[in-house]
Amino acid sequence: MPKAVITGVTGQDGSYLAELLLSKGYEVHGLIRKASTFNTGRIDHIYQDPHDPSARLFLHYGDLTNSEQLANLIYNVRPDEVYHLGALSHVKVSFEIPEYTGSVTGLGTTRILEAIRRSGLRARYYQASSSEMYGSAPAPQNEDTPFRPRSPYAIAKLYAYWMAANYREAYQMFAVNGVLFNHESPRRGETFLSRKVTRAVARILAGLQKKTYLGNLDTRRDYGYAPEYVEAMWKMLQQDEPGDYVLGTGVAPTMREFVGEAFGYAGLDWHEHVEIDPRYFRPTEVDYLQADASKARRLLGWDPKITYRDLARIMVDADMELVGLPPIGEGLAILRRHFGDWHQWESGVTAVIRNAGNGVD
Ligand code: NDP
Ligand code: GDR
Repeated sequence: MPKAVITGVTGQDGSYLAELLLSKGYEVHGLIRKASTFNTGRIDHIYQDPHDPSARLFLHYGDLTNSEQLANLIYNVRPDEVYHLGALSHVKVSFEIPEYTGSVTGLGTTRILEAIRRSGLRARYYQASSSEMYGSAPAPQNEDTPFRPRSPYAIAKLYAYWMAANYREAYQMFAVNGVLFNHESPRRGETFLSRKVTRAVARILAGLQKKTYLGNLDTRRDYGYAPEYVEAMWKMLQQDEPGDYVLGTGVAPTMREFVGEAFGYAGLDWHEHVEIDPRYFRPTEVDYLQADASKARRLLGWDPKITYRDLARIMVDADMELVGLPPIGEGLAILRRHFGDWHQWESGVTAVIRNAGNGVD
């Protein structure tokens, strides 16, 4: 049975990836942070008591700032594959805590890579790189586009990207950079634009709030559906040779267009419910991210099915269910039409976001 370690298993991507790997027969070991509140809401539905002889998901406490815990994890588990997804992943927050971002998102990668190298294992390694690294580089961006990062987060990710590339060259490690453009889902954190908007739509429909406050809506993001991206992460590690791959849909609406789509789907006029609050502006912004994912299409056979209009429907439906309203239903129909079981939108998906707090922005 192949063994995988996932850092960031409690996050959006980690939870979908854990489901995918379990469905493929893997034993999955996830790194989780010790918190005084529950932070396993996204994976509670797949958690099994480790005393159960059939258990294949195991959770280990650790922090990306602590190399000893990471070394112990890799040494004890002896994984075949390591998916390094853990990071401080919020761009705006990275401006507020840049040093910590560098330690977690940047140096955390070195700590994991060193743990693998020192263990002597030939584990394959996936690095969660980001389209944010392109920053102000003109769209569309692909594997050959020069990086022009515009935030402490993007700079930390760029450091991590080059560390993965260096371990590949220096130690012949099977290290892969997945340069992923934005991917969203009902499990997206509530403070990212897409989820903040779809959650607001549902709460406005339910009479729980009247307005939401947003920042710069002129930017363009290439929005895809997260479960499709974790499948490509796995494919990258099954190739004969390690390499770097851009993943994105090629469709990049402005954030204003996404807002209009989500509110419009629910029959609401967004102008009546959205106010602009400069506190959400970033000191330096990334204006236009649009993927040219032709390499992934060609070599991985990766062909994403969901772009932003369908995504808005999937997420609004899920958030409506979450607040106790009957979903409009187009999102559910889209998922049924395109996908098999493992990330079909079912009660499991909304159950795992039900624990999310209210009132955060
Ligand atoms: P999330 O923010 O949902 O998840 C981040 C994960 O990292 C969480 O499990 C979090 O734990 C964990 N984490 C944060 N800090 C630490 C730490 N100090 N020690 C251990 N674990 C920590 O991110 P996503 O799932 O959206 O993204 C996954 C990865 O992909 C990230 O590296 C992100 O930067 C990158 N990425 C994401 C894209 C996207 O559009 N989603 C696009 C490109 C790259 P906890 O639950 O305790 O907070
Ligand atoms: P991003 O995602 O910065 O692209 O990073 P986010 O949803 O935070 O912002 C997208 C765009 O929307 C604008 N915006 C707002 N953003 C937030 N969060 N809140 C608001 O109220 C708001 N109003 C407008 C932003 O300025 C930005 O232009 C995500 C993360 O998942 C990263 O970890 C990942 O690497 C990149 O995607 C690819």
